Amino acid sequence: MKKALISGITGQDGAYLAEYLINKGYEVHGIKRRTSRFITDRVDHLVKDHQEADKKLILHYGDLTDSLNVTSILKKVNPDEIYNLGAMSHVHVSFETPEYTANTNAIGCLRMLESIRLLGMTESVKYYQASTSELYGDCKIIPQKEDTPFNPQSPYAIAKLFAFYSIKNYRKSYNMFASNGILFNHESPHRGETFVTKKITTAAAKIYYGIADTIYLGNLDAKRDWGHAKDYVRGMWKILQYKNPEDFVLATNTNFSIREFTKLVFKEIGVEIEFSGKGVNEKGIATKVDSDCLIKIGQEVVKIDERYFRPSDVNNLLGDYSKAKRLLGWEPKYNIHSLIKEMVNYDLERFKP
Ligand code: NAP
Ligand code: G4F
Repeated sequence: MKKALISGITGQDGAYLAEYLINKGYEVHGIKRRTSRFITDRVDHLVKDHQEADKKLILHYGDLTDSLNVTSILKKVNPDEIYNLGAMSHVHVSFETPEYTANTNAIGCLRMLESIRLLGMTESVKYYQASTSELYGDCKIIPQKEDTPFNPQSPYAIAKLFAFYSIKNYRKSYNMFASNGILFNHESPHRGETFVTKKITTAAAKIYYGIADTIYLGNLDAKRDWGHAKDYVRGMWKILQYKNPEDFVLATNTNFSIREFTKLVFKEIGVEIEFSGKGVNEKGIATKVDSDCLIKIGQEVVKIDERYFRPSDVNNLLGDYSKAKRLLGWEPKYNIHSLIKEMVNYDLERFKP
């Protein structure tokens, strides 16, 4: 039985990947941080009682900022495949915590790579690094693919750039099977609530039931290429099954602005909204209501709060996944409409009175 080790198992992608690998017959080990409350809700359905013998998911306390801990988990598990998904993954928060972000996202990856070397696992282990479309940053080339130049715009992206090149360097210097997945934004009902898609679907459900009146957002002009996390974890696995270690873009090759995404979400709950005004004075107003919801025509359902603007933002991400399609046979199954439908239905159910 193959063994996989996942850092970031309690996060959105870690949970979907764990389920995917268990269904493929893997024994999955995950690194979870010690927290004052249980935060394993995304993987609880996969964890059996400690006493059961045939456990498919085994969790280890750990942290990517602790070298000895990383080394000792690697030694204990001796995995065939490592998926390094652990990260301080919020771009805006990285401006508040740049040093911690660099320690986790950049040096955390280096710690893993050095541990593999120290333990003599260079030949036996395959390593996936969670790289990101944020690397392209302020990029004038549309769409972006594997050879598009990077221009990162945040402490998060700069830390991920260090990790990206560490993978390339260890691959070349030590002949390691180490690959980067350059993943464009991917979402799901289990997305963290401070990312914009989940923030919008959550708010729309609350506004639908009259639990809230308005959602406050920041930059509505930014465009993102949004896919579903389920499709992307399948791609991660395929990247490690490819005959050579290489870097791959996973994306949908479509993009939408935050404003367009918001309109689509409200349309899904039967409400049409129109935007008017500029900058911090822009508002999204309900103009047509076709459902039983408590939203009134003329209600200002979207307003701007400048706290959500970033010191510098990334304006236009659009991925070209043709290399992954050609070499891995990977394509996304979800589109923006099926993604939004699933997220909205989940949140409507969640807040149903
Ligand atoms: P997420 O939901 O925020 O999950 C991040 C995971 O990393 C959580 O399990 C978190 O643990 C863990 N973590 C944070 N700091 C850590 C540390 N110091 N040591 C060990 N673990 C730590 O993120 P995601 O959306 O699943 O993304 C997974 C990875 O893909 C991340 O590396 C992210 O940067 C990258 N990525 C994501 C996207 C996307 O659109 N989702 C796109 C490109 C790349 P806690 O639960 O304890 O916080
Ligand atoms: O949802 P976001 O916070 O995601 P962002 O910054 O694109 O980062 C995500 O995707 C990356 C891949 O490209 C990952 F590497 C990263 O780990 C993370 O998963 O913001 C998307 C856009 C930004 O332009 C932001 O300024 O939405 C804009 N936005 C507008 N109002 C907002 C808000 N973002 C957030 N989080 N909250 C708002 O109220």
